[in-house]
Amino acid sequence: MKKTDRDQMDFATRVIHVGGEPDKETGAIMPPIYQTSTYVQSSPGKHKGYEYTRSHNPTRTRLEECIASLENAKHSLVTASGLSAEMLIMHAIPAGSTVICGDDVYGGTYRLFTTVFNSIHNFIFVNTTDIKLLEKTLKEHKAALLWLESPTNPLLKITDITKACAIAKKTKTKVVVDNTFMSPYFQNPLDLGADIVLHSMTKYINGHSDVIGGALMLNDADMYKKLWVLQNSIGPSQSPFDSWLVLRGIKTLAIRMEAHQKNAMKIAAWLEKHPKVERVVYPGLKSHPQHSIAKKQMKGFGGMITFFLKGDIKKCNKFLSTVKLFSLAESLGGVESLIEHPAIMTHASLPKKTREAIGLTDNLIRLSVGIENVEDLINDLEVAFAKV
Ligand code: P1T
Repeated sequence: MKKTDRDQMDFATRVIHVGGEPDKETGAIMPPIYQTSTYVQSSPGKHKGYEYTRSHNPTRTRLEECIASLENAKHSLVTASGLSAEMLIMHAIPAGSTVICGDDVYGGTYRLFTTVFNSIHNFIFVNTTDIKLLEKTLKEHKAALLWLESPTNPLLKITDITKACAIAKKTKTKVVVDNTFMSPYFQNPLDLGADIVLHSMTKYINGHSDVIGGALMLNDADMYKKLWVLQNSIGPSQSPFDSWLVLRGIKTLAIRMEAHQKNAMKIAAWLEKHPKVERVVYPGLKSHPQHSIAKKQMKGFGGMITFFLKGDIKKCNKFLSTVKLFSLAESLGGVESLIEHPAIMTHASLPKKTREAIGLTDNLIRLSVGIENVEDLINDLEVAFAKV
C-alpha cells in the first residue's frame, strides 16, 4: 500500500479522504459498492487487479487504505469479524507456538484461544500490566507472540505498550495489540512498538451497530502477505456492502470519539460519587490504577466505563432491566449507549473461578457510553439506581 500526501494530513481529514476519493469513472462523490463476486478477464490471467471478491474487492480496498492510514500502517487487511482477524494471526504463527496473552481479554477471544487454538498452540494468561511479571514470563517461555488488549475488556486495565514491546523485542516475541476500545483516534500501538494492531471494526470504527467486521494493520510486508494468503485460503473476507457501510461510518470517527469521551468522563465522575456504587473504572479518572500510563500512551480515554454496583447479582439484574436509554445488549462503540453484565453476557465463556481471580465479579456492569445528551443518560441511570 502506497503512502500518499493524504497520509500526512490530520486524522479528521484522513477518515474522510483516504479511500474516499470520488469515483474515477462517474465522478460520484460516494464510492460505489462493487457488489460482485468475480471480475471478467480479457484473456486467462489478464485482469485489472481483481479476480475474485474473496481475494480482493475495490470497495474493501478503499477501506483498507483508509484504516491503514489511521493506524500509521503500511498494510491492512479487512476481515469479516474481529474474531476472524484473530484466527488469521493464530494460523500465521507456527504450530506449537507459545502465546502469552493478557489475563483480561474479550470473552470471545478467550474462548477462541482456549477451546479452538489450544490444540495447536500453548496459551499462558498473565496480568500484562505487571511489567516485571511479563518480563519474567517472556524470559521463561520462548513465546512467538504476546497478545495485549489495552485497555482490556471489561476491566479497562492498561498495559504500558512501549515497555511491553521493548521487553518482547529482547526475546524476539511479536506483539499484537487489540486496539478496539480506543480506536485509532485515541491510540496507535504501531507507533509504540507493536507489530500488529487488531480492531473489531464492529465497534467504534464503524460506530453504528450495523456491521460485523475486523481489521489488521501492520508494517511487515512478509507478514501481511502471509495473512492475506491465509484470508484468501480460508475465506473470512468482508462483504463489499459491509465494507461500504464501514467507509460511511468511519467518516465521523474523530467527532464521535470526542463525543463518547466527553460523555464518559462526565458519567464516570458522577458514578464515582454515587452512594450505590462500590468502584468505578475509567482510564480518565485519577483513581484509575494506570491513569498516568493512559495519559502517556493514549490521546484520550474513550467511551467505556466499568463499575461495581454495591450489592449482588439480583440488584444488578434489577438495575439492568430498569434502564431504558442504555440498551441491555452485548457489543459497544455505537452512537447509542449500551449496558451489559459481562459475567452473564460477554465473558460467560470464562470459568467463574477465572473471572473472579481477575476481578470480574458478578456485581460488575459495563457501559458503552453513546453520544446522546449526557444529562438524559445520567437521568436514566439515576432512575435505575433508585430501584435498587
Ligand atoms: O465481534 P467481533 O467483531 O468478532 O470482535 C471480537 C472482539 C475482539 N476484540 C475485542 C476487544 C472485542 O471487544 C470484541 C467483541 N466484543 C464484544 C462483542 C463485546 O461486547 O465486548
